[in-house]
Amino acid sequence: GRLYLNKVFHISANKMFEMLFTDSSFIRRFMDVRKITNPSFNPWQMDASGNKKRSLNYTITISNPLIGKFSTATENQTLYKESREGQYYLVDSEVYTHDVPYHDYFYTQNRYYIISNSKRKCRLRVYTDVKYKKQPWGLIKSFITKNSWSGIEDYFRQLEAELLEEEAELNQGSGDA
Ligand code: YK8
Repeated sequence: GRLYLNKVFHISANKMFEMLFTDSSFIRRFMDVRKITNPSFNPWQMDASGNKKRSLNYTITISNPLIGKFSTATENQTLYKESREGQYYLVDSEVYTHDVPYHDYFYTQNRYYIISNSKRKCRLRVYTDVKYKKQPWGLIKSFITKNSWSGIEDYFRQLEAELLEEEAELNQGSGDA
């Protein structure tokens, strides 16, 4: 896996979880900025093992002549039962892009850690892996990997920027930011 984001924010762990993993105004705005459209969110639900799961559907905008303009995507998220409200959250997210070439060969796995640092601070860490369901021809595999890393890097760079903006807004005038 690759580490795409590793940063302390002046935002409580609780608030960070709510912003990223509920149907929040932050994530809706962020999706808007990224041209991720028609999102549908399903609520978190406990499964038999005690983990919580939810899925999201949306359409991503790609605008790469080689790949296409849009693709529908499904994101299956697991909130592990080891998570502790307000303290520590571990979320795995599998992203399937249904309409890109070779979509039946791969998916992306993102692992999010939100770790409370203090009452008002948390660390956000995101690891990403491109996973193969079946082995493509070498040239195709490097094509998939290359396109995935660059798209993912771009996404998390912008997520970090938007989180910094939100942090500034949240802490404005509180005096102890
Ligand atoms: C999530 C990884 C790969 C995919 C894309 C596939 C190209 C295939 C190229 C070949 C378009 C929001 C990405 C970037 C789409 C966006 C995905 C996002 C950013 C085979 C011709 C969507 C996080 C996420 C994870 C994986 C990203 C895809 O929250 O290059």
